Amino acid sequence: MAIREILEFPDPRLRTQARAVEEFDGQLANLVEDLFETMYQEQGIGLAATQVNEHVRVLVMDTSDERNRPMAFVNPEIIERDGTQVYEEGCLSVPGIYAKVERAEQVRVRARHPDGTAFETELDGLSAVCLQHEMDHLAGKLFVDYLSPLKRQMVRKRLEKARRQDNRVPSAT
Ligand code: QAP
Ligand code: CO
Repeated sequence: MAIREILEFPDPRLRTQARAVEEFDGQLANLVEDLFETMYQEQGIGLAATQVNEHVRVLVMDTSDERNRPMAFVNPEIIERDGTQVYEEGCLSVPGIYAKVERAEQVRVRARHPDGTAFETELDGLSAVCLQHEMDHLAGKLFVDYLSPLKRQMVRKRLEKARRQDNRVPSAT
């Protein structure tokens, strides 16, 4: 069990296409544990393996208020989408930035549990947004890609500035 470091925009490694999981072994179980641990530690509702520099098709989410409904998806595929919704999204890889994104209102997902057993489930509302956002990460896509190039440039500048301020030496007052 370990908290993993999260890659931040515009790190080019966030653009990597994840490959399908073929071995449902202890290494996969470890990765899933680390993703949950890192997501809960950072107060996230979803985290994709891509964000911790592991380029395999694995994501975790917990959109419950009590933070007691962990869900893991290995090799997820959306097999049906219905309707549209707009939600103000954020991302642990784009800290402090939020923007509205339009996505499907309801999705039917086929995936595997970390032990390799297949399942299907239907998600709607916030859970559907989160699943689509995390699946984008596995394809190397970020929610800021839905913004205009100008807005994306502004996001990049704001993050650079925030990092400069975080890294500066404390003043002697
Ligand atoms: C994706 O995002 C998501 O900027 C998961 O300072 C977001 O967990 C799906 C977070 C919204 C659906 C709706 C972001 C935490 C967490 C930040 C997250 C931050 C601290 C984002
Ligand atoms: Co994200």
